[in-house]
Amino acid sequence: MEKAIVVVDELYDFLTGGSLACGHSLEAVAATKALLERNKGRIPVLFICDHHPANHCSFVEQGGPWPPHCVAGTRGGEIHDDLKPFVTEELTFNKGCNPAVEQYSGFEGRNAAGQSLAEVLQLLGTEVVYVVGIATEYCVRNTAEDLLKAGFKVTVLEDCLGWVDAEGHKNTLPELSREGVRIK
Ligand code: VGL
Ligand code: ZN
Repeated sequence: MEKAIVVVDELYDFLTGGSLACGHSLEAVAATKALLERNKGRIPVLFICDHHPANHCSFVEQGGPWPPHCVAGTRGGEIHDDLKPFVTEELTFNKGCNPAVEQYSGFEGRNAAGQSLAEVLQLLGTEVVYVVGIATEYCVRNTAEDLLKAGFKVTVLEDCLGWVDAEGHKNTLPELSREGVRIK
């Protein structure tokens, strides 16, 4: 069975010191780095990046719930340096680029060539997807659910997750499990 690893939003604004710093974020990056080192390039690794215009509708100034974060072209929107050695342009997918649309799921994220994550997973012949990253309750959850709906077998790796709210994280995992996501 062909496998893929999807790394969600391990970006500076979601990490300790960032504008939307999440719990367990640096631990998630360290665990992800260890995972990708163990993988040694065997399984393809796809990166999802929250990538907002400065006037995105999810920002407080526009009436949304979040402080400005992951604005295109800023350091806050960059993948953690420890993961950069594993990043390729073809397997990097931006989401949240439309100022009027909130897009937690990375499923419809697009790479520089305009291909969606879903499309590239299909092209790779993927059947099993390991999902890691930030935040459990938002992008990880929505991405895992969309992958499941599209027919992939989905496993979320708990050690490699970060969260906005610890309670929210704790409640999300059994919900995902009930929906058919494997939690490991
Ligand atoms: C996310 C909050 C705001 C996420 C994105 O990807 O989980 N959360 N934007
Ligand atoms: Zn966002």
